[in-house]
Amino acid sequence: MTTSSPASLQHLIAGRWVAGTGEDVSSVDPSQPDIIVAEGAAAGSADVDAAVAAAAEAARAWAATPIAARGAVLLAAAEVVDRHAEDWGRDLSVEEGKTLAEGVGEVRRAAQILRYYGNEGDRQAGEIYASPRAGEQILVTRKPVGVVGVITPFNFPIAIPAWKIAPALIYGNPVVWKPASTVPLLATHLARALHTAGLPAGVLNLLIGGSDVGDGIVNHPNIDAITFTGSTGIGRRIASIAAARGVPVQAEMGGKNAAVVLHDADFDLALDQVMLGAFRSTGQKCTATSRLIVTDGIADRFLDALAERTRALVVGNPVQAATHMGPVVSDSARKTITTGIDTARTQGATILAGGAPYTDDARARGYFIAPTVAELGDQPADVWTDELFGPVLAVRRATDAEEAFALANDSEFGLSAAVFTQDLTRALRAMEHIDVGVLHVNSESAGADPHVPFGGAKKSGLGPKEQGTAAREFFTHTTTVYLRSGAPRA
Ligand code: UN1
Repeated sequence: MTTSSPASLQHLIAGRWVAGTGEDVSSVDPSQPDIIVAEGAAAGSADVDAAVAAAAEAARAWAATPIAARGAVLLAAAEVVDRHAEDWGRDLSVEEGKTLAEGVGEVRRAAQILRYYGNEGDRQAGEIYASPRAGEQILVTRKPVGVVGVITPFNFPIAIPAWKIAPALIYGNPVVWKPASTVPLLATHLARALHTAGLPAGVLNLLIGGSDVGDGIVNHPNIDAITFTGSTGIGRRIASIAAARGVPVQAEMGGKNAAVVLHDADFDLALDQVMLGAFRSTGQKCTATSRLIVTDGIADRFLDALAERTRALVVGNPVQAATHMGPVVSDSARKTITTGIDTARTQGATILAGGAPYTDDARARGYFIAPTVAELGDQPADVWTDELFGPVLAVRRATDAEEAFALANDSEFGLSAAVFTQDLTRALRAMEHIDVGVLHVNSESAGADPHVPFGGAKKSGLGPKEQGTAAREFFTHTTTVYLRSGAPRA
């Protein structure tokens, strides 16, 4: 499909949709990069200042708005998002490259997240402690943390923004949001949904642009907290700036997530789930399965079947119904991943499937990477340690479950993992042994429900976890109140 004419970029500042004052930018369809999806002037530094000022001005009234009224806006926005799931899912597929079904599913998921936080007023409960002194109570109250800078990645262009912005708003904080510049359509759709649902001017500001806009937000003296999802390098840089300025940061960063298939696993279930974990969204998830550890008892048969299934994946334009896997997001992503595969080969990997670029059909012009399975021996290999953020699965064999769990832990990251076994004792052992923020037993390594904590162990995350009740820890601060009567005790 082709978008008839490019959408023109606008920014939401102080409740008005405006043109930017920065340089001209454009985004493209990654399966047909000659097609421009959106274009216009990016936000400039004056826009960053105006957005932060609008948010700061809106802060007090928004914090004083009852949580149920804030929630009503999120619930109304959820309806708008749900109503547009088909169209926006298609836009998502066109600008980001995941399949149409995944695109529509993600838009519905964003609506679900908005609904979850929209109902937060009904669930709020607090803490009261016993006091060691007579006539005193000790309570913990919560206040919004202030103006929140939200910086989001390309790979979930509406779900990740929803799971950062919805809790920021429900707990009373105004937002200045910069999405990845590759996915402006979905950002605009979400901001419009919240705006038309009745969000007061200045409570949500959307700035589209590149890293200079992100830097402008992160360094702005009136930004009180920063939530970020993206690469480890940028996350650490943001965290160090935030630390120097003394503002809290929540950074959700890299993963090198392992699936462990033990000899007693249900073969077909494990195969289906490893395929989904590795190749859904073209492997562009921080929770994707990028390492596979198989024990000897099942390895030969499993790897044969996996290679065959991988070769059979239909790779192409993601809006076509027959497509299993679309392109990666950009030319630079394609180059990084292709180099990663070449390096794996020179470091001794055996390529069981994929590995070669598309050269002889329309895919050669798009940012496509063949889904790739690379088996390693005992040698060190970058493909085992470095996040490539694409459809590349590195494989090692293990003699038994203990060795497999140790290999799963052989990473500086600890976001998610999947273990396939029918043996309860081994599953319990995996829970004890594998050091991750999210563990799946007999399901793929990706996936996150809105009402439970999400985030990584080790070098995958910094600051409080996201979603569920965990989100409140980041988006509020507490006041411990020692409460005694002002009159003499009777
Ligand atoms: C999921 O696994 O469905 O950027 C969500 C990412 C993660 C979200 C994963 N923050 O891929």
